[in-house]
Amino acid sequence: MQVVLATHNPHKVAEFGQIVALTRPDLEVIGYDGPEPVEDGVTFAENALIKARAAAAHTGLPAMADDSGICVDVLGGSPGVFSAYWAGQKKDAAANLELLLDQLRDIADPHRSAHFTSTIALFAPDGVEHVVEGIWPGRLAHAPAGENGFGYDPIFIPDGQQAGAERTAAELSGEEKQSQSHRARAFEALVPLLKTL
Ligand code: ITT
Repeated sequence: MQVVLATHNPHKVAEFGQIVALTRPDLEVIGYDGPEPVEDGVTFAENALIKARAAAAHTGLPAMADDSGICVDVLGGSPGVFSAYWAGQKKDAAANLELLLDQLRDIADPHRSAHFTSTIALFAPDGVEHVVEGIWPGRLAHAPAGENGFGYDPIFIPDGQQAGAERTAAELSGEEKQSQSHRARAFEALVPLLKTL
């Protein structure tokens, strides 16, 4: 079965490739280079649906889209849906990450708890829409570490690691991240729904 992946983010394309290969190697995921819709939703679900609908309309194929971001507890869930543009109009991952660390510098929060959210929308050609979500809990580091992944990975320490040997998401291998990330968890929830196409 063919499904269009409605994203212009090459990191998401690579991650989905690895996740799908692990769980649904029979699925043919096709890239999308059509027009990028305006993401003016106020929730991850709204934005994921906007992207999936646009790609389905453009290609006539089933389409899935991921809208994702990092949510910091002490900031009331921000940056959230604004993660890609946290430091301004330009998508600048380094500036976003620095701004977030700056904002936490003067806040007394020993836990620094945060989570990544991935919301995936699936738009089937018959108009049926599904939305699933995956969460990756963790906390924020005080300084970036690691070269892998993208976005906020260098400052995100996933939960569940051995004390004293904790790594940021950017210090995990691709296989390690793709076996536990928010995106992998959302995709896991999507797999049974793909059978309905
Ligand atoms: P598309 O809309 O084309 O899919 P995008 O990068 O603009 O690409 P989003 O609007 O969903 O996607 O923004 C997601 C942002 O959240 C992304 O730019 C990162 O800053 C952050 N983010 C999401 N998932 C992440 C991950 O796995 N690791 C690190 N940062 C992540």
